[in-house]
Amino acid sequence: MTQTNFTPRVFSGIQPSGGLTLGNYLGAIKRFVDMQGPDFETVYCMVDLHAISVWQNPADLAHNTRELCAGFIAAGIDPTKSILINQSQVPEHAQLGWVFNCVARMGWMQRMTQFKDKAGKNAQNVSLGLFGYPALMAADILIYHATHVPVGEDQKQHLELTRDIAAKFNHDYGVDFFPMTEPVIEGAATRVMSLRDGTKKMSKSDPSDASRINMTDDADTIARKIRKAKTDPDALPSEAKGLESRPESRNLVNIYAALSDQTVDQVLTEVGGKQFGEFKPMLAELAVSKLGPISAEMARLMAEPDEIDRILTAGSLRAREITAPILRKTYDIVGMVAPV
Ligand code: AQP
Repeated sequence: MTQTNFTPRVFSGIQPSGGLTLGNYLGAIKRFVDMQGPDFETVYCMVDLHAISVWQNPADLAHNTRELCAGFIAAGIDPTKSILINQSQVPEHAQLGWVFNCVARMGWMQRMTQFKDKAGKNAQNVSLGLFGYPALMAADILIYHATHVPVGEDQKQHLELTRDIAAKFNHDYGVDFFPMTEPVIEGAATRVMSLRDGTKKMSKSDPSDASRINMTDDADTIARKIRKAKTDPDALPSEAKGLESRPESRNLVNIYAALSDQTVDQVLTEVGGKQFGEFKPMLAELAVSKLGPISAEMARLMAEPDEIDRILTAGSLRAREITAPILRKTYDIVGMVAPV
């Protein structure tokens, strides 16, 4: 089956499990904005059901959901062009999620590296929801028949699972109903790393605030975190190959490239030979100039939470025009009786 059978449609989501990080911005939101336009219908989601797979304080979850919505809009997602929703308000996500729990195989789920990373040695004590997360994620995507999903590198395996679930459903029921969704993993910063450890992903739930740049950090905080970011004593190389065994240095150059919409080689043409004492202030200035207006707009929007709620309500109504018929047809294929 090819994508041509389906309306070109983009879906992606972010968990309101903390404040937004530079990793979420460069790996996901900036790309979401790029894909908004005439080529695709775009649906962007605050995945609150995923967030509670790890305990969330209810007041924090509500705050983080609205702040994430503010972050989407402040970064350039236009609610008149894209559908903006929080996952719990479009119940077809969870309903299709159950069907997919019955399609996905235990062996597939046990191979998911994100579960292994997040559960660590505590695998017997984490929630069943954390284990089942990728099946619900497949439902988030396929309840829209989404053809493209912009994500960071860490989500690649979950996107492969989404395709496996779609293929098994289509095969088991003898239909061509769910598309083979394409992951869109592009740009210079598909995996932004921790500022303290270049081998670890920058993450909103990392206990160390110094490991990440939050979208709500002020200019001084951003500059301080970049100044203290771990690096090595060597000067910057003049081509990308010279960063291969230097994860922290590579990370800072990747961030610079993504923020300035350049390739890594273009950046190194400009900064090759410089020491970090000179490069870090350049990066801090660039980060502040790009993130400052977004965080100011987020603060303005957060002062009007009713307006955010209105946008989410309107989004869920538009979303359900797509999801309700797809769920109805899924139930029909599966054999669920629906008396009229
Ligand atoms: N460091 C990153 N670099 C590039 N992309 C990233 N993304 C997250 N971190 C990076 C992308 O952001 C999107 C939403 O991710 P998420 O918040 O739903 O879940 P996550 O990947 O688990 O992100 P966090 O920050 O690490 O959250 P916590 O700490 O709650 O687990 C995805 O497209 C992801 O690729």
